[in-house]
Amino acid sequence: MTANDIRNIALLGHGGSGKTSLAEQMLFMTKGTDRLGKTVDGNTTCDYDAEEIKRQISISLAFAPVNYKGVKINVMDAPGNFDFSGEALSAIRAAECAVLVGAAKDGLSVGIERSWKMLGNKPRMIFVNRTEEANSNYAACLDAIKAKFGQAITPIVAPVIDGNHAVTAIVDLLHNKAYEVKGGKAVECPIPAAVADEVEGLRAELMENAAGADEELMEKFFETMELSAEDIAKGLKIGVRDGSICPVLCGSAVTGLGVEMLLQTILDLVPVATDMPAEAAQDDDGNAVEVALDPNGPTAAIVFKTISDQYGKYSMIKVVRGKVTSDMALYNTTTGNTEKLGRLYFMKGKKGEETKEICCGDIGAIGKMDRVRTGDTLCDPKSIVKLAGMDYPQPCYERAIAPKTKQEVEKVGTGLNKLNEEDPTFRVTNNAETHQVVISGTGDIQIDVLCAKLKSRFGVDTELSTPRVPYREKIRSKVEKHARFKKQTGGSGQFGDVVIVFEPRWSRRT
Ligand SMILES: Nc1nc2c(ncn2[C@@H]2O[C@H](COP(=O)(O)OP(=O)(O)OP(=O)(O)O)[C@@H](O)[C@H]2O)c(=O)[nH]1
Ligand SMILES: [Mg+2]
Repeated sequence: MTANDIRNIALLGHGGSGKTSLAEQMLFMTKGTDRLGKTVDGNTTCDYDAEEIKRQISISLAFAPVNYKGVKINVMDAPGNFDFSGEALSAIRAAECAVLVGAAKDGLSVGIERSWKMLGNKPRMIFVNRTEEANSNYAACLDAIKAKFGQAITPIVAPVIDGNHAVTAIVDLLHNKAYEVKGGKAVECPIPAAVADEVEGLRAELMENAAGADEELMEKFFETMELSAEDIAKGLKIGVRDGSICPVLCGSAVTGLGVEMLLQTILDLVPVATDMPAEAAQDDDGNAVEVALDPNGPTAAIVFKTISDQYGKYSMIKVVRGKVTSDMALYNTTTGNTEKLGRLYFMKGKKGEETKEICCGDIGAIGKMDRVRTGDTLCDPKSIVKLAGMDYPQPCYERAIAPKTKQEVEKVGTGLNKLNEEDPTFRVTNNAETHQVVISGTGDIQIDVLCAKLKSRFGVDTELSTPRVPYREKIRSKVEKHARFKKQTGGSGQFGDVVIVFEPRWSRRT
C-alpha cells in the first residue's frame, strides 16, 4: 500500500448530526461490517465504549477504515459535543480533509461553524445529512451555509425534494449519476426529469467554480464555455486542496442515500498525504525545519491520539515521512527515549487488526508504548525532528473530586492519571492550600464521564464539589464606610449615597 491508496478524513460537526451513523453506513455499504449498527441500539463500530453506549453520544475519536474501489479511506469519527473538542483536534491533525456533517433541519449549526474555524486552512467538504426526514430543509440549510462561508461553497449535488422538504433522490453533478431510495436502500437510477433543468444550471455553476481554481482550466473554459467531467474534477481537486472550494453534498446516513457519492467524492477530490505541503517542524536544536511528506525519507510520525482502555493501550500515529515497521526502534523527540516498537495495528472501532507496516500517509496504532504520550514525535534516531502536535484548548471548568471512602484517595489519583493518557485535555491538581484534588477540563459532561470511568474501570466511587477558594487574607473585624457621589451635568445631575459594611461571616468573638 502507498499513500496514493489512502485518504484520511475527519468527520466533524454538531452533536447528533449523524457522524457515527455515517461512518457506520460507509462501512456497511463497502462490506466492512455485515450489519448496520445504530447509535440508539449501542451497536455501532465507532461508539463502542460503555459510556458512549449509555449516553448515545460519541466521546472518543474512533476509527473506521473503509475500503472503496481499492482505496482505504481512514474515516475518523469525532464527537460533536464541545466538551470533547480535543478529539476533533486530534482528528484534524491526522486528516488531509474534513467532512463537516450537518443535519438538514438544523440549518447552519454551531458545530459546523466551530469545526470550520478549528480547521484553519485544512481542506474540507460539507455533507448535509438527515435529508430524508420530513421537514428537513436542505435548501434552507444550503442557503445558510452559503451566507456564512461565501464563495467557497460549491454544491456538487442536485437533490429531488418532495412536498415535505425531504430529499428523495440526488444527482451527482460531477459523475452525472443519480441515486434514489428503493426498498429502504439507496440504488442508482436514471436522472429524474424533475431536476433535469436544475442539473444543467448547477453544472454550469460547477464548471465556473472549477475553472476558477486553476488558470489553465480558466483559459480552456473561456475558449469553449465547457469543461469535461475530468477537467471539472481536476479544478475541484485543486480548489479543495488550496481551500478555495468546499464541495457540498447531501444525503442520509440511515437510508444510505448520498453515501456512495460521498465515497466517490472522497476518492476523487480529497488530496493524498504526499500531495500536501511540507509540514512545519523543529530539528533537534529547536530550529524551524520543513518535513516533506516523502515516502522514501527517514521515518517521522506524530502520536495524535492514545486509546487506553480495558482493551489495552494503543498509540495512534500518522506516518508523516518514511514508513513504520514493527521491527524498528524509533527515537521519541519529546522524551528523549528510544522506543523499540512492538505490535502494529490498524484500528476499526475497538478491534485492532495486526500489520507489519504502516506506510507514509497512513494511520495506525502501536501497542503497549508505556512511555509514549499523545503529541509525541517518533522518528528515525539518525534524523531527529519534532513535528507539531495538537494545540488543545485551555481548561475552563473546574470541579473538586474526592472518593466517597477516604482510603481510596490513591485510586482516584492513579485512575485519573491513566484517563489523562486517553484525554490530555483535562488537568489534575492537588491543591495544597485547600487540600482538594481539582480537575480542570472543558465542561461538566467531560468531568461526569471521567467520574463514570473511575467507577467502571477503577472501581472507585467519587463525588464532585465546587472547588474551595484559598483565601490568603481574611477580614478580621467589622469596617463601615460611607461615601457620597455628586455630579452636576446639567438637568437633574447624578447623586449616589453608599454605605458599605465588611465583617467576618463567622466572627470569632474575642
Ligand atoms: N432520520 C435520520 N436520523 C439520523 C441520520 N443520521 C443519524 N441519525 C440519528 O441521529 C442520532 C444521532 O446520530 P449519531 O450518528 O450518533 O450522531 P453523531 O453526529 O455521531 O453524534 P455525536 O457523536 O454525539 O456528535 C441517532 O439517533 C441516529 O440514528 C439520518 O440520516 N437520518
Ligand atoms: Mg458520534
